[in-house]
Amino acid sequence: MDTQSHISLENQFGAQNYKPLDVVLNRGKGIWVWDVEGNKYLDFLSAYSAVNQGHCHPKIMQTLTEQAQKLTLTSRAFRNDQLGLFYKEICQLTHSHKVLPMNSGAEAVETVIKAVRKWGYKTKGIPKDQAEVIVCRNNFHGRTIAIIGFSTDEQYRAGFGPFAPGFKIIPFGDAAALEAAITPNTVAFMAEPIQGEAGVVIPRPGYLREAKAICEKHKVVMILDEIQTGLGRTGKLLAEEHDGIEADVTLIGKALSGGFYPISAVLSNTDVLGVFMPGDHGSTFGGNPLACAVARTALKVLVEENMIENAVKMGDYFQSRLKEIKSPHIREIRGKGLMIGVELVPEAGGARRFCEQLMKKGLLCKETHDNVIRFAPPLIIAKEDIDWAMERIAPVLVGK
Ligand code: IF1
Repeated sequence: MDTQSHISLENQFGAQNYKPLDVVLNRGKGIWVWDVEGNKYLDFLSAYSAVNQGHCHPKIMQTLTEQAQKLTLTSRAFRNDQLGLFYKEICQLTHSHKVLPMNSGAEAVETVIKAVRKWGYKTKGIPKDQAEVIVCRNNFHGRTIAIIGFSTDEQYRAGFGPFAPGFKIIPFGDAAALEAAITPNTVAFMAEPIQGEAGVVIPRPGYLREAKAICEKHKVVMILDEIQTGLGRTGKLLAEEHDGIEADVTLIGKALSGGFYPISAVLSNTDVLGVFMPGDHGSTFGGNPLACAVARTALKVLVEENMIENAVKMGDYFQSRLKEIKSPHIREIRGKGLMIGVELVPEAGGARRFCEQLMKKGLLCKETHDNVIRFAPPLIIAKEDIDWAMERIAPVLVGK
């Protein structure tokens, strides 16, 4: 079947909750993907940072196929031989004390909201149903009803109310606003270390450290959503390391499986996860042996193949090349590691048309919030790949 035939099927039978580029992919390897016409593309989105390790990483694939022939799912009514090993390895790697495995990023977010609320009632004596969680404007934490209830993006909310109460919104990057928003009923502050969907918005150095100090002072749990920024994307295992802090609770997902299988995790450095009693929380697939086996290898190759160090080197190189481009369309180039955004001036007519031009030249990028082109390739990208990409990016960004 050709591209149009696939698109017709999607249009005929699929809910139209996305407007994807008209490219139908059928193969991926490392930083490259191919479409059904045989065209090759450099993947600059990495499935929203879920394939940091590169498409179809051979060692993760080997684990997936071996485990799939042994045991895939038992439910948590019974134990399995991958769970405890995954727990130990992820806790050692992230200096966490406890972990609760889930499937999607949004489920990890929902899980931590339940945990901090219960923690607040049990340890802070907050009156029943009065717990407050502080979040940031322009946040993106997922698409469930509770999460979009505290989104500030009208499109994510329109038509989906009513929403869950108990959330307060403050400006991202403003430590004073955080302290001012805290009340005796505040249980937690949740933020992305760098706001991805908002357009790669990087807070000033020291913001996370100040926020952590304020949370400690007021006995408020600091939750960092590292579902997109974590696992090497910003040039550190966790983006919080740029500010030299350890959040009380860290959320990870996406690249935790290298793009092979949905798995997310809530990592706790305090007694927050200790509030869960048997039966309080769970999910059919959460902590299944296939997901845990895949995650163990995905973490192993991330570290052993020096992908995090490569993200620093290649991210700095890529940004330096992008900053050489002289273009009236570019307002700002920003990023950390290989989480890079090129913000265009409004007069440029929106980032989508540049992504469409880049696709014709063999690069797959995604715009975010109208004017930002996101560049987030797999962390295994090499200098020559960036040079190859720059030969195509520069003319497109300089052009009309
Ligand atoms: C879509 C965005 C990115 C996330 C952070 C939690 C989640 C995500 C920081 C939820 C998920 C995905 C969702 C996907 C597109 C993509 C996205 F554009 F939507 F915002 F990456 F920026 N926290 N982000 O980035 O994890 O439940 O999806 O596993 O919904 O269109 P999930």
